[in-house]
Amino acid sequence: KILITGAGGQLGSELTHALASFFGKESIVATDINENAGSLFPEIPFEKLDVTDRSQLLAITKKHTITQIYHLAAILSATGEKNPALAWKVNMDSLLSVLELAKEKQLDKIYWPSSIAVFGPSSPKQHTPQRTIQEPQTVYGISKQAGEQWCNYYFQKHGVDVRSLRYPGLIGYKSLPGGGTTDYAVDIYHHAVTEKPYTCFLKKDTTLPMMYMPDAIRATIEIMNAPKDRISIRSSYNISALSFAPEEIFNSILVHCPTFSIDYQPDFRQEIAEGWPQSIDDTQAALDWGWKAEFNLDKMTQDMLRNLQNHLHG
Ligand code: VAH
Repeated sequence: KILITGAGGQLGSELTHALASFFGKESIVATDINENAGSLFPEIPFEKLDVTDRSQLLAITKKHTITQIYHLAAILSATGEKNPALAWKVNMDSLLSVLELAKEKQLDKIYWPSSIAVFGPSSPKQHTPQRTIQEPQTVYGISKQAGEQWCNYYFQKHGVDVRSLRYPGLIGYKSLPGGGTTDYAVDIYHHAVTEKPYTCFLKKDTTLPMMYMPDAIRATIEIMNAPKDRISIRSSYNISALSFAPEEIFNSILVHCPTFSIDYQPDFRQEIAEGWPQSIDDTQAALDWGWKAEFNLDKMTQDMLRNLQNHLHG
């Protein structure tokens, strides 16, 4: 069976649905520290789990004869800066518990998300390479960088089949983001469909790598289904889809919502965003397991607005 941690999160809630439809509801055990998250997926077995409690993780793994873990629980970049010690504890202790468990119980496969946040101001800004200098400036980025090295270590030393993707900012209509620097790109659509002016916490020309959730979900399933000998990167793969700045996503929305308006009030997240790449080179993922994004900005905006409007008006 597949255990998902952080199932109530922005990625977790979408991936839980996708994995349930791909493998069958009964082969999934969704968990989250928030016991109400179970109501997001009524027919999928759910357990409350604080991933920093190793004994609880072990008990759930035994109880449900878990063979794969998608370890998504984490504290993201913006929230992490407000509570560095907690972010390090949650992000790192939990990964080490999962890797140790995978080694001891010989779990089949582990999935663990990394992020473009492993790159910093000294990394090349455009077409950031798979291997390049990484001096992350956030606790979140430091934890992802360290986590990538632990994943590689457990693969090389103990044969743990852990796979990972460096997600850009993720945008979807089925879930709300939680504590990220790229959250503006989801919030802006909600404001457009509820006809509220949007105040953006980044400057209008702050370009960041982004990805529509359907592409991110497909990338995750594709790397996990790839034959083991196709995986040449055991830290984490760069993947890319699109890059845009707030003014560009605003303009793509304006085409459909002509009265929509925006103003810019940068906050502490501006500095985080400026330390990240503006575009990512994902050649290795394309070569190794055939990665290719499908959604561009205009296609994403059409799909987001259509689905949010249906969601709102029932
Ligand atoms: C964040 N959404 O903003 C996450 C992601 C690249 C951004 O890691 O922290």
